[in-house]
Amino acid sequence: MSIFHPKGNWYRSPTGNERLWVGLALAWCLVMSVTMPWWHFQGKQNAPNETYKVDPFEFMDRVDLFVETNRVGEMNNVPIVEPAPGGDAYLLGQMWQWYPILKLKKDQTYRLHVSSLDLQHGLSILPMNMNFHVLPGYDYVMTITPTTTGEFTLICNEFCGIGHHRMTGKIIVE
Ligand SMILES: [Cu+2]
Repeated sequence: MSIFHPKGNWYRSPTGNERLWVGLALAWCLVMSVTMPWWHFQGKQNAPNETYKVDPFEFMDRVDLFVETNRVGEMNNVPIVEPAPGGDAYLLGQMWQWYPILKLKKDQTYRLHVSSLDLQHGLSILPMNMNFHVLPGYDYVMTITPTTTGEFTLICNEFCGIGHHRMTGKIIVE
């Protein structure tokens, strides 16, 4: 038999280069462990830390009410909605669309509520390096202040089925 249990005391403490590399790996693990909570408070692009449990269909009702009361136009059958500066804005991820199109004002702050109606989606705001995991049943509240005007394309970067590649949306900043 080629495999047998080693006899006697088989364990040897690492020495030389092995000791150096194990030490470096351990030190890096400790640095990363401290960095993760530190970045949560000091980082510029953080995941929202204000989250509420919500029934997906109740969230959809709130989105519909938001669209009804703040609608200013339409693009490709999707309503364009302009929330009041300083107020609440809603964005719903569903197979396979980000709904509605948001029209925001530069340098105004909004409370953006994001959730999913069906399954896991990934909200990515292009061309910025922004990426949020969106699950049904949770209302993620992001406090956002657009600093650049223009049109920002939203895509989904969590695979969510056959239409995933065409799941897009838009935020217009004026
Ligand atoms: Cu998706």
